[in-house]
Amino acid sequence: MRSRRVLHTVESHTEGMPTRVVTGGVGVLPGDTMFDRRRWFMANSDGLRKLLMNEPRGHAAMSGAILQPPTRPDADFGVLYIEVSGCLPMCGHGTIGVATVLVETGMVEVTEPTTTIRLDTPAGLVVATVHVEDGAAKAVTIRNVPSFLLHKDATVKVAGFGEVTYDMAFGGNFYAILPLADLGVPFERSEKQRILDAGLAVMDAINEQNRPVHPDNPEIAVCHHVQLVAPGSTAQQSRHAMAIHPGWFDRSPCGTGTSARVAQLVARGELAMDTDFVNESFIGTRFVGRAVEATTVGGAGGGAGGGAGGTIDAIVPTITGRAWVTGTAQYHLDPSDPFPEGFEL
Ligand code: PYC
Repeated sequence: MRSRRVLHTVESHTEGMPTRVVTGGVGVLPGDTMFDRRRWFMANSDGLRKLLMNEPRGHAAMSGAILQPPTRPDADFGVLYIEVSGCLPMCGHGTIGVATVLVETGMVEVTEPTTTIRLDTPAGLVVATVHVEDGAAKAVTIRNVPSFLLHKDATVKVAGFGEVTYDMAFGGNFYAILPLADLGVPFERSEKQRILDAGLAVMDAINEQNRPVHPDNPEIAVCHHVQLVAPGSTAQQSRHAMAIHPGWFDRSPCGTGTSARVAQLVARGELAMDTDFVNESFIGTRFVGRAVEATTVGGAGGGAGGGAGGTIDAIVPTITGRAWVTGTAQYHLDPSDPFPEGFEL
């Protein structure tokens, strides 16, 4: 067997969505912060993401996380999120997967009933509380980055659908949130292609006509996620299909999407602070979200990217979900492999 690269992984899924946790074979990426490392990785090492996410080692809805030493003294590990669609600033299901893997493999000191792991992510510090019973990770609660409603009742002209009204909220990534019924498509798995096509059409229109920009970091400036809310959803319990660039559904209820939804509902006055919100994925799995602290974003002295503008009310959400280890692997790259970056079909 010949190999010019060996990558060690622990495989997991969070409520149905894979997280391939890369534990070895990458080395330390250059950069003073995880946001810098993410920028460096995208410019210089994106082929590694493609190798691990694309076919034949991954698939069209693959997702993962590369473990790094932290760049800040208050964190235990750095995390770089990788997906078929690029490198997210933050990924909720991925963080729940990473925390579960760290406990289940003994890569952190495990304490019961909870083990706290502080993760240095490109979007900021995320604290994971792993609920441990008899040495097993039973559930993970993450305290996410400040989440907020950016645009309320915004409108966009969508090819084939006319004028569409949506809310734009941030929960670690930007999310357009709207009722699926507004696009005239039923919430049924048999309609998945129509649902996906409609979500991607809304996404394209928003990025052309009203691209969102994070008030503290102008490098976070795209909408790659559209949360299509199912009929019958309420501000306490909601179901959705999450259409993601370039064309796949989140299998999990989406941690950053649930954070964005909690921020939207709180800003609209429909969900109280410290109140559970149950968010259900397209395959019927659940996360529980909660707004646990009021804060603001934007304004003078903003964060990583130094954006301008006034302050926006925000909340700090927690998201609780479960993950399971599914295997361990070593991925190789044979020098004669015609697809050193895999392929997409
Ligand atoms: O859980 O935050 C999330 C996520 C983003 C994309 C897929 N899952």
